[in-house]
Amino acid sequence: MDILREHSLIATMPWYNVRMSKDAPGVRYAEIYRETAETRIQVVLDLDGGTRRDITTGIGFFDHMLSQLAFHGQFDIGISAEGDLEVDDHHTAEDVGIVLGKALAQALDQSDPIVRYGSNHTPMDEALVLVAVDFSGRGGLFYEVAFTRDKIGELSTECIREFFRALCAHSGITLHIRKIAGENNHHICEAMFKGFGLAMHQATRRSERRGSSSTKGSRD
Ligand SMILES: [Mn+2]
Repeated sequence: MDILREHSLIATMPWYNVRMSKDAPGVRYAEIYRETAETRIQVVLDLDGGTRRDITTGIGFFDHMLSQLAFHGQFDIGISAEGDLEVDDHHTAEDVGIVLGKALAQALDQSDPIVRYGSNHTPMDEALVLVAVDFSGRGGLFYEVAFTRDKIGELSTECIREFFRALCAHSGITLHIRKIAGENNHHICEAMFKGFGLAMHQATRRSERRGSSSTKGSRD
C-alpha cells in the first residue's frame, strides 16, 4: 500500500502508523483509499477501537454526523475526503459512503461470527428515529425520512440518502431507517446517525455461537 504512505492525505491520520497490531489475528481493521476525478478519500477503520476519531470531509455538518456514528458505534475511524465541493456536496457524500462501506466489508471479511442484527429507536429531543440493520451480504436501503430543509449546514439533505445508499451497496448491509417523529432537521439527522452507530456496534459484535451467522452457512 505504498500509495497510502506517499499520499498527502496520510498527514491527516496521525495514528495511522501507530496501529502496530493491525495485522494481528482477530483485529478487525480496514484501510481503503479511493481516488476518482471527483474525490480522493481515505478511510481507516478499527471495529474494536472506540476512542479515536479523525474526520475531515470539508463539510462541517457531515463531519459532525460521521463523528456521532463513530462515537456511538465505538469504532476507531479516520476519514479524510477531498471532494469537488466547488460543484456541490453530492460526490463527496456518496463517495464517503462507498469507501466506508468497503472498509466495513473488509474489516469483517476475516471476522468470527457476528451478532449480525442491530436495531433501536433513538430519540434526540422531539425527534425519534428507528434504525434496523442486518449484515445480510445483500445490501439494501429502505429509507423513510422526510426533511423540511434543503440543507443542514453545508450538507444537502438529499445527499443523506445517497450516503446511506452507497454505504449499504458497498458493505452488503440491509438498512432500514424510518423517522417516527421530529421537527428539527438537525435533531432528526443526528438521531439517524447515532442510531445507525448504535445498531452497527450491536450487529458487529462477535457472536458466541459457533459457525456461521446464517442458517445458509454464509451471510449473503
Ligand atoms: Mn448536533
